[in-house]
Amino acid sequence: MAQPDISILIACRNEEDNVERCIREVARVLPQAEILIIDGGTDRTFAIAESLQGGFPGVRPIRNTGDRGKGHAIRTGISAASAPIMAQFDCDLQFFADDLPAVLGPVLRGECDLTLGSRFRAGSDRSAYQPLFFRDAGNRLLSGFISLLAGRRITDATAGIKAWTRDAIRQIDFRDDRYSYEAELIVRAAKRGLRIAEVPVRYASRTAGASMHRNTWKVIQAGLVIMAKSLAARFR
Ligand SMILES: Nc1nc2c(ncn2[C@@H]2O[C@H](COP(=O)(O)OP(=O)(O)OP(=O)(O)O)[C@@H](O)[C@H]2O)c(=O)[nH]1
Ligand SMILES: [Mg+2]
Repeated sequence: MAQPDISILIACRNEEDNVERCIREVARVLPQAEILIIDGGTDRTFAIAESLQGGFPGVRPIRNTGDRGKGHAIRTGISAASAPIMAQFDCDLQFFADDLPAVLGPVLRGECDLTLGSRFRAGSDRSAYQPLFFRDAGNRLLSGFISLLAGRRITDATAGIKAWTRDAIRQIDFRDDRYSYEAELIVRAAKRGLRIAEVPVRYASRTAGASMHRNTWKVIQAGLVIMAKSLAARFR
């Protein structure tokens, strides 16, 4: 494959029921992109990605040995990516590959260094999503907190669809291995004066595989951990 312009980073933990559809969707929308499947699970995700390489030359399955969480997997993807521009995309198909061009657009045009997909901005479509009141309220609360730390309005800190330049992500240099990296990278980008844009995206409920956040108490705990780590990132 020729040097790609765009690398799509897809962190996976036990996504054997989603990975094929995810690869097909991303390759349909961005046929020239490099698609990194960064697998930290124990199921057939890696084998499925490998078996699709014949039909999709952009696919590169990577075993994230000693996987420590989504942040760790995305960092592994950043180190392995060949393109100057990257996007992260969740494998669970809650976000839509059709939104990747809109999220990548401002970065590709040089208008910003980091784009955040947002489920809570005018223009975002959540009609295929069964609202989970506490999850949504928590995400909004967290985004308000991150806005204070970033010194600018962020409507959705934790959407699984974001894009950045290689140079920006090198400067951001996020450290968290788990979910907190999503908020940490925004706080660090703002601290470094990088240009951040938000783009409304569609959002749907998971239809296959299992969310890593099934228990309400664990979700509250995760929110508190993200807040504490983002606060630390602001002052580190
Ligand atoms: N490598 C790796 N990937 C992970 C890990 N946890 C989650 N992922 C992947 O990150 C993406 C988002 O994970 P989800 O479980 O959907 O988390 P979420 O979207 O915050 O939670 P829900 O909204 O409940 O779906 C999916 O592609 C997961 O497979 C992990 O520990 N390691
Ligand atoms: Mg999800």
